Amino acid sequence: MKEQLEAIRKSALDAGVETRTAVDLEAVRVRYLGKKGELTAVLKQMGKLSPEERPVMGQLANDVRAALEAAIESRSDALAQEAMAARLKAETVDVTIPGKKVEIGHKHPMYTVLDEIKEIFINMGFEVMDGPEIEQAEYNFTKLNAPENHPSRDWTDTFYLTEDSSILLRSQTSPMQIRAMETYGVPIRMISPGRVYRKDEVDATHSPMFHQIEGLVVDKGITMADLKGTLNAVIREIYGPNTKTRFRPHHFPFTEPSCEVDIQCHKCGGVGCPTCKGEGWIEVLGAGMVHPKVLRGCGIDPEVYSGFAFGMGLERLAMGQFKISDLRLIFENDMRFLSQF
Ligand code: 2NL
Repeated sequence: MKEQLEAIRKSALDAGVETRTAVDLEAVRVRYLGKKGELTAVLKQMGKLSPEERPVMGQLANDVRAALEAAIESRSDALAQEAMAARLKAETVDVTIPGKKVEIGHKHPMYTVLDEIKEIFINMGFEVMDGPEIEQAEYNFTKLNAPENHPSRDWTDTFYLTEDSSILLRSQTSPMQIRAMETYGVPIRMISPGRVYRKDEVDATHSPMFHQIEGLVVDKGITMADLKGTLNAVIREIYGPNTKTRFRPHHFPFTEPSCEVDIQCHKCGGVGCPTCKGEGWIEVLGAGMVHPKVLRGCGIDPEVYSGFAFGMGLERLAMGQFKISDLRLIFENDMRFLSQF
């Protein structure tokens, strides 16, 4: 039995030293010190020994166990240190390598223009309201007094989402203003900016998706003078304090009377040039006094309340402000173009 114990001591210590990982080391421990291990197997033979031999072999077996446990612990420490050293080496960060340059983006020119206009209206006490781009024909047309046979309702002009022409991509942001009147009632002073969709052929001045901002004021005693005063003030904020304006009669189904508003061409001072196509004037927005039928449809009594509304395209504004010659450039997202602004 003495030889057996010494053999176990030697082979276990050799095996332990050779282990390269904690898993291997655990396997060695189980093999020699485990419940079914080699040392345990020897100890089970102790009963067969003579009473004189038993304490001697018992002492030796304990010495071997202690030696193996000590060796395993020290190997375990060594392996842990090796593993840590390897990990530190593998995960070393070279702080002297130059960093990757992060490109910082900026606002799209469309949104620069939009934010400027919002600011002007917010300063005048208007609220900004966003609405859904998917709308009901009821809100996009009917409640805006568009007759059943109005050309803008045609499938060739509007993107419908249902066969029965009841759901569509809004062609103007007015439906949100209808919703606002229905929800919040009067008095109301709001703008609703956003994307609108029309089946236009793409060219230098047309895109099937573009941006619009509409405004609405309804209160007691609102007149055409409020419309002119407000829009003149806004136009002079955008185009400069000396900008001359012209209000021309026009027709929209949702306003009566209606008008279109021109600014005098800043290039030629009204004489006529390529910028204003020889007109001397550039159209910037449409407006009018909210039609009594529209007010009544929103539960507002047109005998007591009146209001004005207006709408303008934002692309044209951005093109003027940033001297962009082709509207398609605004939507192509070519960095060579966008990074100029
Ligand atoms: C244009 C003309 C306009 C409106 C939009 C409006 C909205 C409601 C009631 C009445 Cl809820 N009118 N909006 C009024 C006049 C003109 O837009 O040329 N837009 C680009």
